[in-house]
Amino acid sequence: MTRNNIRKICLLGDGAVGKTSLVRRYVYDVFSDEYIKTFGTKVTKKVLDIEDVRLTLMIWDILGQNTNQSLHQAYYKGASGALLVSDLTREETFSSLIDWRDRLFDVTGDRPLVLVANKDDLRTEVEEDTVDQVSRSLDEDFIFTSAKTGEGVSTAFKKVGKRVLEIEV
Ligand code: G3D
Ligand code: MG
Repeated sequence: MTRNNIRKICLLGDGAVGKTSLVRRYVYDVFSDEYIKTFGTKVTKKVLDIEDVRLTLMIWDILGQNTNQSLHQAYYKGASGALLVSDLTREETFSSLIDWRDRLFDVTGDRPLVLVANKDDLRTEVEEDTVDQVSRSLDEDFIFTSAKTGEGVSTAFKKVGKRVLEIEV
């Protein structure tokens, strides 16, 4: 193992897309339909090994249903990358990812992003065109996830881990 690397990542996306559920699934391997609505930020630590590198991810999650407007800059500050999360049952959560990206980059500059299309276990209402368009605008492919079944969840976090290791902090 090489030196310990610590990176901050942010979970971004509209309220109720499943950010908190994804962290819970990834870190604790549980899914609950009951969750606590509080305000502020929760930081969860997860250690993962990527090839011969030990990475400590500090995963920043907004608690509650905060939107863009109410987020403090401190939330973004020092982030090496982000998971941009959208909800396959709500079309508008896809196009808003571009705003989330812009807000982040205003504070951090260019950073690696991983795009997540969550709630893949539910019947999707979202047009393929929308997914493709947002994917092209952000120049990344989407990873389809379900915090409920666990599908794609560790893939998404590992991908962001790998990407943030590639940048110097
Ligand atoms: P947020 O942190 O982005 O605001 P949450 O979103 O993680 O709080 O999730 C919002 C709601 O969506 C929760 O339901 C949660 O259980 C549900 N959810 C999250 N991810 C998935 C998923 O992949 N599949 C399904 N079916 N539901 C999901 P409630 O009812 O508690 O509001
Ligand atoms: Mg949440």
